[in-house]
Amino acid sequence: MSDVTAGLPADFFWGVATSAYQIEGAYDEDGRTLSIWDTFSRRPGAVANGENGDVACDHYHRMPSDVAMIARLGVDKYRFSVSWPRVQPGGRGPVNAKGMDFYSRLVDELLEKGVDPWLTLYHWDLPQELEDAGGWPHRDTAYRFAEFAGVVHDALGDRVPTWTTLNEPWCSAMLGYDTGRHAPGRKNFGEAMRATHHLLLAHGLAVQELRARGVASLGITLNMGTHSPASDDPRDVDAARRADGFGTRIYMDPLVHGRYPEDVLVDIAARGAEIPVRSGDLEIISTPIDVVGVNYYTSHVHKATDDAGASEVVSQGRPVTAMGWEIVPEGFTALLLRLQQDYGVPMVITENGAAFDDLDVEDGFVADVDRVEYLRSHVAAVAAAVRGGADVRGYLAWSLMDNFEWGYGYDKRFGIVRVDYVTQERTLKQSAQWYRELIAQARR
Ligand code: IFM
Repeated sequence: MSDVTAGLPADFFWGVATSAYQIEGAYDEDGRTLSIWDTFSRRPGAVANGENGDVACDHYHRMPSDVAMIARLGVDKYRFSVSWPRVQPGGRGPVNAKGMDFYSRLVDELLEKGVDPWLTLYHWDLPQELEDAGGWPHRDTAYRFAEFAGVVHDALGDRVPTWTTLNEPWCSAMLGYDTGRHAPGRKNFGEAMRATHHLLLAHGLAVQELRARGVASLGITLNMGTHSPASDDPRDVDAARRADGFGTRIYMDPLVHGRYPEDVLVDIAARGAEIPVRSGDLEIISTPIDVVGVNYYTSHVHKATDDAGASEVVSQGRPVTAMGWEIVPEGFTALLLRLQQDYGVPMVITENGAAFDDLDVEDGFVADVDRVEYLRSHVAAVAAAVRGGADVRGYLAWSLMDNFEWGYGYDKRFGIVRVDYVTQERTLKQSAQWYRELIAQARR
């Protein structure tokens, strides 16, 4: 096992991650209003089996025992997100004290058990009222987000050391407003581009708000992978360039270099859309951050399907997870080295993990050997990147427990802890036991 972590610094940290809508449930309790996911999941056909996050893992009611379970894993950090409509119903105005009290108690429980809280402000659950007012394509949403950041900081800023603004803005913008596979389910490329910019603006405004309040560890989390051409045919090369442009550079370039990539702006214009940049926006967006959160699951190979720029992702012949995502650990190493070289911001792995069709609990045991192997190979890939010069400070596994996997409902299980959705019983899988042992050994 020690080979897996060879080269990681002594202060490298370990953790687990979740998000509010995926685990909390209690969707209409204590003053919470609806989010876009509450609405979207009720749309026929939007989510597998017509499922939703009404109950999810019932974490809202089971939080103390869930925190005790987190502590038993021996992790340093727990990354969670705050449900915006729970703490600021409707997305504007005063705090909902009951909703905020949940997070205050969560933070206290974590600190009491020696686990550092890592707070993500936005993991996709926009208050429905803000969507009705225009959602992320509407510029005002960015200012509402900065206000929300301040509201949360008023309550938790004295105890939470690390703040992430957004989780995976690519998913919010592209799946939410272009393909319509995620809430709010709109299908309009131009709106997706407006959403992209306003998400980045929201991030920058929130960073400025939180920095002014003295937060020392601030960042954003992006989902990224490598994008390679299927051949040296210039059309395949261009397909890979475009995918990298829309997946990575459209975020990282403005965040770190204060400009959108020229080639991506050309691609956007060719589709009759634009990024609605106003004077001063890029200075706000590139306000310095302390860490980039990297969420890695897979990497892609692209093949052109016509001469007009259409392309598809082609198989690399690798084993796949239950999501159908190819398992490409060396893509993780390559991605981290590339991010180090092109951007040079300290990184933390804020998500990495896999869904598999786990065997049911037998004698209190779930033998999820595929997940153990996935995690082992990906932690090793991070260590290889660190040995190669990437400044990666920690690793947070996705996910603490099985949960609501968005459009896939509860069918796809990413947890290292199994959740029985009938009884809400939690069972540590083999991967949780492996992870606990890995962390213990890495510390020796
Ligand atoms: O479950 C999601 C999470 O909410 C965001 N990152 C990817 C995970 C797996 O799909």
